[in-house]
Amino acid sequence: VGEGYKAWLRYPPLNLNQAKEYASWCGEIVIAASEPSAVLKNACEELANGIGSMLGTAPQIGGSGKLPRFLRITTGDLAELQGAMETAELEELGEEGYVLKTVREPGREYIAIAGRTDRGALYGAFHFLRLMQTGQSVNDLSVIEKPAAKLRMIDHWDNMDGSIERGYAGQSIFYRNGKFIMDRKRIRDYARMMAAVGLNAISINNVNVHETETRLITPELLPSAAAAADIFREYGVRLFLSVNFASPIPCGGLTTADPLDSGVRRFWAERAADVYRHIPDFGGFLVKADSEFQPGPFTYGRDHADGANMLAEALRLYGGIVIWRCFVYDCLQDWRDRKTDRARAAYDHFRPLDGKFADNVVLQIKNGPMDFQVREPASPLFGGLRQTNQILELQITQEYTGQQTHLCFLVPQWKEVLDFDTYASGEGSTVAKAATGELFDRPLGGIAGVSNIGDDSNWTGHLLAQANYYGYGRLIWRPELTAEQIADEWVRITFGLDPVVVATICRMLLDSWIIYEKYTSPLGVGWMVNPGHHYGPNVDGYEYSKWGTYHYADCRGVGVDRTVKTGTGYTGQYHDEVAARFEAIESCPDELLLFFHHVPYTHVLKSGKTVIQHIYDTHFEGAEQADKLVDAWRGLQGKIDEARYESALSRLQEQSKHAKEWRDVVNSYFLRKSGIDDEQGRTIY
Ligand code: GCW
Repeated sequence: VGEGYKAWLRYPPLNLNQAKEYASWCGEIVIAASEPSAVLKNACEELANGIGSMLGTAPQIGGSGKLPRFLRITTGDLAELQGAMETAELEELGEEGYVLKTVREPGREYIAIAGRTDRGALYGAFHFLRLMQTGQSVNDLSVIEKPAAKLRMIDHWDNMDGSIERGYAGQSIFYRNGKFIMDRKRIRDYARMMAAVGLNAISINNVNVHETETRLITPELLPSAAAAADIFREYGVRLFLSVNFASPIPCGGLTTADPLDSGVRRFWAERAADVYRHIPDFGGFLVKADSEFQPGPFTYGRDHADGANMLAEALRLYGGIVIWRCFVYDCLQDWRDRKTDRARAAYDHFRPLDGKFADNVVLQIKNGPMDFQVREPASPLFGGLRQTNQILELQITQEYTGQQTHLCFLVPQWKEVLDFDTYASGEGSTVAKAATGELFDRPLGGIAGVSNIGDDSNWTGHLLAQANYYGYGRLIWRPELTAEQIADEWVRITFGLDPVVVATICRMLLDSWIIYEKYTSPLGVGWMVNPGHHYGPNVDGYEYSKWGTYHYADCRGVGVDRTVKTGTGYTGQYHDEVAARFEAIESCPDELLLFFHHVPYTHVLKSGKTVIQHIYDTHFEGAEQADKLVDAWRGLQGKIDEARYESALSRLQEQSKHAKEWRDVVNSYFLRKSGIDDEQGRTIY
């Protein structure tokens, strides 16, 4: 397999200096468990493989610690570590936390890789490997980690015909022509990649559930789903399925899917029983209801709590949960109607239902109020819900951010979302705390990301888009990691430790989102893309459509007035501090100005530039910077293997070409609309 396929599980031979230190510890892996589970066996195997490949000799597994130094994997009560660590720390490890500790005893030294559960040990093993991959000393380890979020999930929008909705890296690794492929090796490698970055849940089919996929919860397809679940389970990952709310009709022969109908309830109870017969640790159902033509409770005059709670009741017996998406809005809007505001929709639908959802229901909320645009404010529903479990939904796949042809490292964007202060419970009430459940002490919470992988040989199409998947996992495990730390770690693991390589690629990644924003959508306005596939510039592409996606550019100005005073009232959905900041033009941050306000082109930004000059300048700059990304990458020729070098180069070249297209389309549009010349007299068509 190529280097791209190995992604962050590449374990290239280390240079001598580092290898010496590691080799002194890695001759032997002692397992302090009488009957190691499949998860624990995998932890050992990962260590043995990784170490063997990096050092040239694999450790002996299951020895008794005869060497003066060794690795020791421990799970359970961890009493043996009590002398070496604070007891309180150990108690707080939870189910998935772990310890890496160098323990010195008379006559022997070892590195403990320890978790209360086997999953904890598995994550610890990957952390240990990461230390070696990034060239850090392991002589004096004292690491304690546990994940910030309980549910760390990946949502696949894979269809059983093999296509992937919004997929930019080939076909599904799960399905082809209406059937499971069961390429066990590929799925297992994927499960390993997930575990290596701490992910613990996966939904394997599109939230738009088509005909074949509707039958995933029936005995016909459950055995195949169960076979996939078996593979994931051994890496600590639980399987979920997206379900069609109307299933009782095609699968149960019923005439209704009314959540309050007793036949419908019976149908779901039977389906749940069946699912759990096949997959005893099944995670639960993911549901897109009453959204973009998917069926839901509204058809029957019921609300979303009725719908979600009905499914929750069916799953409760088995410990399953319902993940109910809040992406509910009017997708048949009239563009002439200036009152309806799609941005308001999630809050307007779900805020009134706060407290009405069962304990095993989690609401899944997209990061922003619209739909994964290049830049949006955080959704006001975070901080709006106090008595409801919630999950933050991010989009790893680059639907609106360059579709894995353009480089766009999304960790900086996600960090802004996680750090966004909702003020729901005073200062410091961040989205991260709301989503993890910490803010209002909710039993469930977490983060879900829409996958960017497919069956391309390097998983993500654009090699550098691997950083988004990797970064997603690392960030939601520890939201306090900086984008710089995550980029640096990923580059070292992926391309080695050469300082020039590390510095160059880190810079490219960290600048890429802003570069993309510059040559595409200005000041938070969004949606200036070609309809349908969403690739490439089309300023009015969604302007006169039914989707609620407008920027209202005319000859005088541009932007959406979402204020309480004169606009749609959207700003009023935030808590006072935030609402006030967005409501007033003076305090609204430049980068979101057109999201919240309609202003004349001559409006002067905080930066001192007029809106129109900002549009021109950023588009010229952005396209130039996209060119420079190519130059930067070219500087690495010979420092990266040919295949990976060439594959990323061709994407970067395509990006730089396409960035000029964006620049010219957007600049020409606004020149023609505004009639205001570029101060610098550059060519605008
Ligand atoms: O971003 C939009 C996409 C749809 C997607 C929808 C959703 C799965 O364009 O393709 O459908 O969001 O999140 O449900």
